[in-house]
Amino acid sequence: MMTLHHSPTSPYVRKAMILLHEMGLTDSVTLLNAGGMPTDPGKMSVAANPLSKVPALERDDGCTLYDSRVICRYIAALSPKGAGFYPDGPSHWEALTLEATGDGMLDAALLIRYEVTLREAGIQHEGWMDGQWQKIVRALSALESRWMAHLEGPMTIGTVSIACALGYLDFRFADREWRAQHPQLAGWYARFAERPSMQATIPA
Ligand SMILES: N[C@@H](CCC(=O)N[C@@H](CS)C(=O)NCC(=O)O)C(=O)O
Repeated sequence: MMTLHHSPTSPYVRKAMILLHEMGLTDSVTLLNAGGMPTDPGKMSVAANPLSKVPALERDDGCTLYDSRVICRYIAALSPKGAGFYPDGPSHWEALTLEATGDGMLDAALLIRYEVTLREAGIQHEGWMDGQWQKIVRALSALESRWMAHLEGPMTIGTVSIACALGYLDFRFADREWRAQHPQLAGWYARFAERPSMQATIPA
């Protein structure tokens, strides 16, 4: 039995959980509640992941994998269903770039979140937070204008990552109303979010 260092609110953990659901492998993993913060590893085992971040996946042989990109690739390799998540041909690089886009949106969103939650109001860096938000705005615009064909195609690690990023915007930044300027993306996400793997992993 593998152990996944897990947090129910982490969008990176959600990527790994979606892969487990899609592969039918949820019974192969024990979830260990392990969230921490950059200022304090908290319950996260620094022996398992010296970067003290979730997700981390302890394999049966004791070896621990991190981060979400590595873990997702590993989970996909455990099942014949996984190959489609890393397609052959030109769409391979599209899928990986789309994954990097979703992960980058999350990195920017997390940096804003940490600034707001870990630094007192008077010393928060507004310009720096705005710069992070602009990365998300530009990514949303690129998705709407250039990536809809890939998103509307078969599920890949790229579509999973984007779905986790949009889900995180809904969870932590709902007041910024990302749907308003991105109707095609909103339509795609509404359909994608109906998948059982998405429904089973809603952050709470
Ligand atoms: N690039 C990593 C990012 C993981 C990450 O930042 N996880 C957050 C939770 S959402 C975390 O553990 N943060 C604690 C920290 O930064 O110390 C991945 O894809 O797994």
